Amino acid sequence: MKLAGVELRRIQMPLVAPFRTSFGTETARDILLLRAVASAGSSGEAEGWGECVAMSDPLYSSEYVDAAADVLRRFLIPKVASVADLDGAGVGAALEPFKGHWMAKAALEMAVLDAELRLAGRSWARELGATRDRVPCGVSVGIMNSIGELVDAVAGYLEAGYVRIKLKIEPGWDVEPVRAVRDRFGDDILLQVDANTAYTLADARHLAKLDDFGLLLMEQPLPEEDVLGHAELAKVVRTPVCLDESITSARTAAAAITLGACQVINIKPGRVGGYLEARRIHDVAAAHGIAVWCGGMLETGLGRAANVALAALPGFTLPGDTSASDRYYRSDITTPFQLRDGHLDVPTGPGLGLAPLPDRLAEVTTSTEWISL
Ligand code: NPQ
Ligand code: MG
Repeated sequence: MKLAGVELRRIQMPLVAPFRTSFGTETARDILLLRAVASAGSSGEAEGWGECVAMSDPLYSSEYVDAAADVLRRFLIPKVASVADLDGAGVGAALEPFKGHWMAKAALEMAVLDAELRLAGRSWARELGATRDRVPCGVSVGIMNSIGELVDAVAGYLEAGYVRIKLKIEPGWDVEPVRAVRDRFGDDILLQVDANTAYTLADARHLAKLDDFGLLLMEQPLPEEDVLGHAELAKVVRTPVCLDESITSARTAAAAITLGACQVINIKPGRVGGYLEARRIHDVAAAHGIAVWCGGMLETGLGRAANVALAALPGFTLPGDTSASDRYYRSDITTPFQLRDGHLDVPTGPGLGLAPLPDRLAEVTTSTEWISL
């Protein structure tokens, strides 16, 4: 394949309810989509979709959506356009010289890989090595104004069928919310917490108070760079430590595992430069006996389709944040993903297996830019 052009499209998606984490409150998602058009000689033309998971502000990690658009148009797209015999696997290799910008790189790889797979008639799941046709789903529950509100929200998600609850925590909102959820729903529900880097190693004794509640894991309590701190913390707390923000590649995953900094890894393809690196992390973790699960970044149906396929790989032994579309959006840009018995079906069609619905896409689009190559 050769890239003929890439469309950068910005969409604005209102959330069904504000989503509060230790780094801030989101009420809408400002998303960058890529539509790659590739020509494949006698095989014809192919179109592929990519979704960039960067937020509008650099609060989760250093990336933000305007920077992603800039680095894509200035460096990443021209570089990939210069590759003569392009396929999905060639994107990561071509972009290797450019440092960082994992979310921007991931979006471009996703679009090129989708074009390749659609042309070849192969599904995302098959390409990655999925072994299941549906995946059990968890849900991430934001920080609320009161314990009562939190318990009501969790009740609703359990009612909907979610098989695992993740509570967002921060200093001042940790032990009591977890206690309240255990008191109300019992010890049998799968429960875990996510701090999004809100603590320091000095909080180790405090975080150990969560040990009484039989949590599956505590996710990213310490700063992104503090891998060693997580290794120290893991000696103090009995709850398994899970890394999210700290894991940016298969190499950093191997290092964190070797240091004893994590017993579990949250894999987000956007955070690590794409679905192919995500699979390599899955492989590294499996080789070390480390459990992984698929994270979420409030994706539209496009990113959700790819995540659900990834989560169907054999090493994804814990339910992920692969929630149904209506967890975040009243109306998705694709046919929505709906929970059936706590699971989402893995798409089977070529590439991502679905594409944006033109009318829905038009309704949420705030700008488009065509880059002709
Ligand atoms: C996490 N996701 O695991 C992230 C954090 C997160 C589902 O908890 C806009 C865009 C808002 C991305 C809020 C979940 C977000 C976001 C939270 C990502 O750490
Ligand atoms: Mg997280």
